[in-house]
Amino acid sequence: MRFIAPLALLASLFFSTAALAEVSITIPYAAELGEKVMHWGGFPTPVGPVAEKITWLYNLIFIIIAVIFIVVAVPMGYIMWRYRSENVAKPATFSHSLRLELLWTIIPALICVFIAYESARAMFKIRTMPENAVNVEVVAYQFGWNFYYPDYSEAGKHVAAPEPTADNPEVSLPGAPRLAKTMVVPVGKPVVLHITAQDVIHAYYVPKLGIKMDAIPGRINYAWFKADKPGNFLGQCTELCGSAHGEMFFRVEAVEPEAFKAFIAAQQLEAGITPAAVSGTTAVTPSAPVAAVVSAAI
Ligand SMILES: [Cu+2]
Repeated sequence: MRFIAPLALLASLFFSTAALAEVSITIPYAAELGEKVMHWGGFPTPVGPVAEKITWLYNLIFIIIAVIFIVVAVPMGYIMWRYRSENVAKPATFSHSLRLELLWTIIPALICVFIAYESARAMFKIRTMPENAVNVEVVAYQFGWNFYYPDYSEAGKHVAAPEPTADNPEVSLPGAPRLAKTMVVPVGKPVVLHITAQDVIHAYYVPKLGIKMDAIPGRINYAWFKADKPGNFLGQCTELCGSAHGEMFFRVEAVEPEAFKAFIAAQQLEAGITPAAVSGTTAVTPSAPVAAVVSAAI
């Protein structure tokens, strides 16, 4: 019997340490896109200020609770072992200590206030849309995504991400009936997403960029990110939306500004716009395809 308390303590220490270890699940398509999707105990390596802030806040809170766990559990385990009944014939009978009770009320309260303050600061950073951003309108549907670039569009002519094709192996998902559409963005420039859906609720989720936002029929939700290095980032719908929900992948590709310009120019030609004619403006109202989707749902 005397070993139960120390054993319980050791076991809880072991399991909390095991939780620290990064447990990852690799989904089949993700490997094709050079990504690994992490679950439990760790985020993918963050890219950009939003993902970095989220990871920083997670780590901060994790360290605080780990320290609290050790500070509480270790002395408690020691006291259970040291003052077990067979070791102390006559237990002391004192109770209450005003000083101690004040301490264990005030210190946790201060810790909570600190966590709330840092959480609010992170939230303001994440929820404040940056100026001078590239706007991308995201329209989710059963079962895929449309990406529009209103800054580079003209009335009636909409610049959009191209349909993926089977001869573009970079965006094909082996085994899946659908191909992942690619949202191309420039490196080092903030991107503001205007997210909506045309049928049911979906969710736009790019783990590495720290973005997860519901796409809701009839309203536009905003989110932003900045990819500070070139790369491909796997995205996925994370709101159960129907039979092919699990195949609703997409990809965010961050490219150098010159390559982004070339991409936009190509898509402008596709839309019937002379590339030089549009210098880039800031969209404040939804472009026509998005406005149509939003008003149809109301
Ligand atoms: Cu969906």
